[in-house]
Amino acid sequence: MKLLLSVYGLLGLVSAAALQPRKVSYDGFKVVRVPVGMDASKVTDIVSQLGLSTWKGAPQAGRFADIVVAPEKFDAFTKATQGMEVSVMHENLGESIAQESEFPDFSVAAVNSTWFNAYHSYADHLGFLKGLQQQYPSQSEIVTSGSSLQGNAITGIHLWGSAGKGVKPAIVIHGTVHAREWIGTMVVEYFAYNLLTNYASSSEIKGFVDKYDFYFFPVVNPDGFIYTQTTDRLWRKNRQSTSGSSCVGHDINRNWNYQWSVSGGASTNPCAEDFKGTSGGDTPEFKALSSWLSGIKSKQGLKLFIDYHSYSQLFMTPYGYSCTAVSTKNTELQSLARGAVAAIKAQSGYTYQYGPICSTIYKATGSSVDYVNDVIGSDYTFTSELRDTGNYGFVLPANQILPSGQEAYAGFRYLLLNMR
Ligand code: 0X9
Ligand code: ZN
Repeated sequence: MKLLLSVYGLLGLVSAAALQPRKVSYDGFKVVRVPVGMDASKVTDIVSQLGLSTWKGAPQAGRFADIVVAPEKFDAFTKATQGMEVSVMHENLGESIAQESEFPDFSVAAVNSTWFNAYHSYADHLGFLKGLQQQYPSQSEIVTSGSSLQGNAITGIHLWGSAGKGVKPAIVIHGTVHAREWIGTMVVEYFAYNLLTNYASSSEIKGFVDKYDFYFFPVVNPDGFIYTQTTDRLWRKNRQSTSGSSCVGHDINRNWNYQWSVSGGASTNPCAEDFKGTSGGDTPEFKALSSWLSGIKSKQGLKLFIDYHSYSQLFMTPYGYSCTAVSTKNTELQSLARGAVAAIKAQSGYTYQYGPICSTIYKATGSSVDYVNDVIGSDYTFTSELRDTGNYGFVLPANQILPSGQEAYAGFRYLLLNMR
C-alpha cells in the first residue's frame, strides 16, 4: 500500500510537470546588436550556421540585426563577428527577464496609477480591467471578442460617454497579438485608464468619450501571453499545432484572411516565427477578432483601428502585403501618421518613423491592418511599433512603461483631434 501510494505520488508529480513544462532559461544569454551592412548574406550566414535566433526577423541590408546568443555559442559568435561593431543589448537576458517579472502585489479593489510602474501577470491584467470597470460602472463594461484556441476569453474594456453605450462610432485598439511584446499590453491599458480617470476633469477627454465608443483589448493573444509567463518569455505566436510538424504556433499577424496567398510576406514553415498557418484565417483568434470587428462595424460603424506592437518606434499605415498597392485614403493616412509622430516627439522627445508597413518595415502578408482596412472597412487604420529602437527590445525596463503610455497617447490624441 505504501509503495502504491508513493508510486501514485510520483505519477502525480510527473503529470504535473508534464502539464507545466519547465521555464525556458535565458541565464547567461546575451542579446547583441550587429550592423548588417550592405550585403546581408554575411550576418545571415552567421545566424544560420550558429543556429541563432533574431528578434526582428531576417537580417536586412543597411539595418541592425538583434541576435540572441546562448553562452555555449559566445566563442564561435565572437570569432564570426570579428571586425563588426557588436553592441550589447542584454548582458544577461535571464537577469533582465527576472527583474521584469517581479510582479507587485495587486488588488482589484485598488486600481490606481502605480499599475504602470511594473509589468503584471495575465490574471492581474484581467483584474486590472475589472477593477477599473468597477470604478466607472455607468460608463464601462468588460467585453470579450471571442475565445482563443485554448479557450481563453479575448478580454477588453468598452467605454462610452453621455450618449450611452453602443451608439457612437467605435474605436478599437488591439495590443499584444505577439505574445512577447509586453509593452503593448501596458500601453493599451494606459489609454483606457487615462480616458476613464480624466473624463470628469478634462473637457477634451469628455469630448472624445462622448464622441466615440472605445474598445480596448490589451491582449488579443492570451494563450501566447500566458505562455510567455509560464514557459518562454520570448514566445511570439499562438499555441496552435500543425499536422505533420512538431513545431507549435501560428503567427496570428500573418493569418488574417486577405491577400493571404501573396508570396514573400510570411513563412510557410510551421517552425518559423512568422508562420502564416495552413490556410488563410485558420487561427481561432483571427476568426474571433474578425467576426467581432465586423459585428461592431455593422452595429455602430468603425472609425479607427490601431494594432500596437513593439519594438522599433514606428507608426504605420496599410499596406503590408504589397509595397506598390496604395490605400485609397493614403494621403490622409500619411498626414495623420505624420501628425501622430510629431505629437509623440513633442511629448517625450522620442523619434518614431511613419509610412506604409511594406516600405517602412518589410513586406508582411496576413496582418490585421490590411484586413481591417479593406475587408472590415475601418475609416482609419494604423499599426504602431512602440519603444525602443534596440537598447532593450522586447524586454523593456518597467520605468519606460509610463513614458511609453504617455507618448503613445499623445499620438492617439492627435488622431482623435484630427480625424474627419
Ligand atoms: O512582423 C510583424 O508582424 C510586425 N513587427 S513585429 O516585430 N512586432 O512582429 C510588423 C508588421 C506590421 N503589421 C501590423 N502590425 N499589422
Ligand atoms: Zn508584433
